[in-house]
Amino acid sequence: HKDYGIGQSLKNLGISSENIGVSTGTQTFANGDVIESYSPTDGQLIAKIKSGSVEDYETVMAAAKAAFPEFRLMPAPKRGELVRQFGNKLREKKDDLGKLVSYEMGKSLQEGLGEVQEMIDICDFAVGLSRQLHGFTMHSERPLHRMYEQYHPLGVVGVISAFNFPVAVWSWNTALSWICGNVTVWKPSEKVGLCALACQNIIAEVLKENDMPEGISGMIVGDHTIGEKLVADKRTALVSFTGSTRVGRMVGTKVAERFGKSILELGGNNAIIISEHADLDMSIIGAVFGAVGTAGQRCTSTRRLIIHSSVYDEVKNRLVKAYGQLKIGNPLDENNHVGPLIDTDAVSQYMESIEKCKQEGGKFIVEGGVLEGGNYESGCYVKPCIAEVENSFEIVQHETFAPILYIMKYDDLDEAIEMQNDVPQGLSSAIMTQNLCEAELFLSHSGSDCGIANVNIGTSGAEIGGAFGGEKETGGGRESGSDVWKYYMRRQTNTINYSTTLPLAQGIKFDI
Ligand code: UN1
Repeated sequence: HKDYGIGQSLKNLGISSENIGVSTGTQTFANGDVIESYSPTDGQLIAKIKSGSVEDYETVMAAAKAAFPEFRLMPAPKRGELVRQFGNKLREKKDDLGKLVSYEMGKSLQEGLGEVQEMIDICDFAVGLSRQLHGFTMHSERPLHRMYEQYHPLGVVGVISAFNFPVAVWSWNTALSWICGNVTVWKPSEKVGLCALACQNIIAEVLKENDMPEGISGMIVGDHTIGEKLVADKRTALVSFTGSTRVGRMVGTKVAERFGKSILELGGNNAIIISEHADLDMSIIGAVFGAVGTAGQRCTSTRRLIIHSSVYDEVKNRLVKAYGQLKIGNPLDENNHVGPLIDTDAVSQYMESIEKCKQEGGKFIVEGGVLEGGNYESGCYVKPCIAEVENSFEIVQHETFAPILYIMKYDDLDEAIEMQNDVPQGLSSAIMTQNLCEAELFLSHSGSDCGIANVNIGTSGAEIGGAFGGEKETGGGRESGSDVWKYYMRRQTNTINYSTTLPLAQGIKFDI
């Protein structure tokens, strides 16, 4: 076995063979079952984690609740200083953490490092924001009155993150939450518990060096019962959930029942329209990276290509050629393009989707299948595949978290946009065109209905500076850049009367 220096990286990140999966910040404890983390890259046991029990959850939540009144009084730029230090530590640990992400989750080393880069970027963004959490002032209709609005911290923010972005999604939420004056409780996917532990170890250093109380950044590795507790808990002011539409629907309903706030980042079914005016070189790279990068396990992965009939055959031939050149193998080896799926359950779902697609009449121009033997002993490596389909197929309407690309034909752009929008999900979308009118139409009111719409870029790889999220069954939430911080705060409108009389609004007279 080639080790890729993973043993040293684990050591540098404070991971040993047996770990404790619950933390209130710097203190750790755990009373739940032992979870074993296997790498999908080589099937090896990486390490064990003692997970959290329901009682442990109570301890973490109680610490968070207790820390909030103190933390919210710390000036926002001072909270930003904590985030700045966190970002610096991430810079130091980038190589080790990126490698662990690649090894435990299975994405390519480049993408693992990219994910850590997103963490660093959001920290920088949050530090700047910590001096800008601004509200509007407006003119009152009454004399000698002042009106303005301000944003206050919410309280405890619960973060439930998915396996596919094991470190970045948490940092988007935590960095913003912190500068907004909130404390966080993190429930990572138990499939990537070691990545979470590594992050917690990094943030614990910051907390310790700044003598911060327990409870500001809690974490609990556990199964869905812990997630359910966090969601139902009235003490969780905001639940930020990333995961499937199926689970997200339950989370959204549960949180709404108690009038809590939620940010939902659910499934995508992202398409690229390749127009007759597209640069085909760019289109092929964008489409192939979008479809096979992260082995098709991003919410923003390209699932569908909607191709103009005049370039359809050429695009098809070039895709087949490009897929023929893909190297599938250990993601820590930088010569490989495609790594494994997260686990064998994901492999079964991939196989079922291929089967369903065939039953519905899909025609595979690049065949799928599971890879065996040699370097594929984990059983998690699959072949990226391409099928010609109709957009209306049930399987095409559904998000399969795997490298299956559906292609279809169109004749006029209105039809293409209609197809692109005609799925239940609404996360990311793109058009490849050199024609200004086409690009503008795609971005217009009658264009893409997604939260993200790109021109001459694929569907994945969004920068943290923009608001990230989508419409319809994607859940409507927004994370990371732009003015997304407002979701992490409560808004208050203030009117101050500095006159000596009490004039009522709307000119109402009330004399006594
Ligand atoms: C996700 O798949 O959960 O745009 C997030 C991208 C990344 C984020 C993806 N920046 O692909």
